[in-house]
Amino acid sequence: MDVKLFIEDLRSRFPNEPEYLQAVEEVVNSIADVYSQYPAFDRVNLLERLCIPDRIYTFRVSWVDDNGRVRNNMGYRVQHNNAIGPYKGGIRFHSSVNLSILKFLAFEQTFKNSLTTLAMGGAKGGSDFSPRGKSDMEIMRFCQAFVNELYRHIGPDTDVPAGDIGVGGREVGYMFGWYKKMTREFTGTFTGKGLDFGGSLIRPEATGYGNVYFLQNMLATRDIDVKDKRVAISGSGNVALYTAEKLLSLGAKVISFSDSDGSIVVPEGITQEQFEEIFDLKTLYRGRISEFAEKHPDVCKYFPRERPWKHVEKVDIAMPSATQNELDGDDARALLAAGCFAVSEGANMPSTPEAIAEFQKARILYAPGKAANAGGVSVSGLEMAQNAQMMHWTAEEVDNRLRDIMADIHTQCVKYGTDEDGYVNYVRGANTAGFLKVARAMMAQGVV
Ligand code: NDP
Ligand code: 2IT
Repeated sequence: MDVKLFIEDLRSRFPNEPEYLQAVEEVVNSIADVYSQYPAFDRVNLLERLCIPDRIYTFRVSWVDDNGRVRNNMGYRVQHNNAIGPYKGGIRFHSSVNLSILKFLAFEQTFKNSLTTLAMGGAKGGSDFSPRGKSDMEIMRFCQAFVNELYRHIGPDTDVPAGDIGVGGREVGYMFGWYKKMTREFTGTFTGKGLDFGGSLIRPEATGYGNVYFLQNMLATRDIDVKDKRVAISGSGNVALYTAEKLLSLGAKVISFSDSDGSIVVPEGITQEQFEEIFDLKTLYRGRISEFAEKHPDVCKYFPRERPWKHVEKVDIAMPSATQNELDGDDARALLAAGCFAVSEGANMPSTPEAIAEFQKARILYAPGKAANAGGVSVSGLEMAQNAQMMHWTAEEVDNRLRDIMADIHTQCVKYGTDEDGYVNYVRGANTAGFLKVARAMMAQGVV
């Protein structure tokens, strides 16, 4: 298989989808060798079938705002691959959402879900609707209009959506409510549901906690403890906040957060009390991170429209947890110069290819999102299992399973990603392990 020709062909067919092509190129480059070891794969053009989504639904979402104006957004669901289980993946509501972004996310999700060892295929959906500044009733009407189109295409054994950027417990609740009304069925078709109607304990925390567990597994390979380490985080949403919570409980220092307006850096590390203030600011009041800086100019610097990476002067670990391509080559060089020796991605594809190359050249610990942030979808899988059994597991049980899954993903990365000199290339490891399971299932199921 000629990787260059393969990518060029996809580029000419999908020329306006840079994020999708970026995600595919990374995976194809890193699995090319293992793909060639199995000539049977290429005889059935497996790679192309794995890279092009099974199907995509695109629809208009019309809803009425609080002023009685009719507004129109685009809605999408990309069902990428269901070789190993029902389609599974989050829904993103953000003004930047387009097909390229959802195709990259659904592609990545397929490999991530395979790594979890649970029976879940890959999907992603969303809308260019921006929840920012919308009232609760506007959010509800939008969610209902979105599901009015989507409900025909999803189901507990077909496709199970969940949250992502701009979609949390509130939005999942509204979507689930409308889905239930349209289908007249109470099923586990969404995950991230409220605890009173089938949600799993630890699902809100799972992505952030899981990323810290993955980080601990990586650090253990070099006999390093996370305690007292200085950790730069980006974002201040679901993933960033629960990453910080777990880090603080382990004695690490959290030195930054961001949102789409700018970043804060707290050189001494935030206290537990300050964390709780930020948590309430972002979750209860849906405020901006700049508001924390305004209240605490003595401990904190604010950098409007900037990402944190160039402003953390001394840093051990970076955990990008906002969005794709939020850490570029210059940011990576700045982090390395500031002493960074580990990067564990909470977001999906936050580091650009140039940044990843810098980290790997410097031989630091670098974990791609599809391994490090798989805790969220893992606990979604555990929520599906609990719903199917009509059971509710304790927080301890879910958390223990999450720890085991993250440790297992780490083991898979080491198995398939260890270089001759002992350096673990977590990108190759995650992509290869994720790929092989899906590929074997696709081979067994014929050309479908
Ligand atoms: P949230 O909506 O809760 O938070 C997103 C955070 O990132 C906010 O602080 C937001 O700022 C910021 N952000 C979003 N878009 C941009 C942008 N274009 N530029 C700068 N900042 C931005 O989402 P999550 O925490 O759930 O998701 C964060 C990342 O983690 C995403 O990449 C998501 O795909 C990934 N992820 C999420 C999982 C989950 O379970 N939720 C699971 C695995 C991965 P603002 O408030 O200003 O919009
Ligand atoms: O990117 C992701 O893994 C998620 N947004 C979570 C998906 C899920 O189905 O829980």
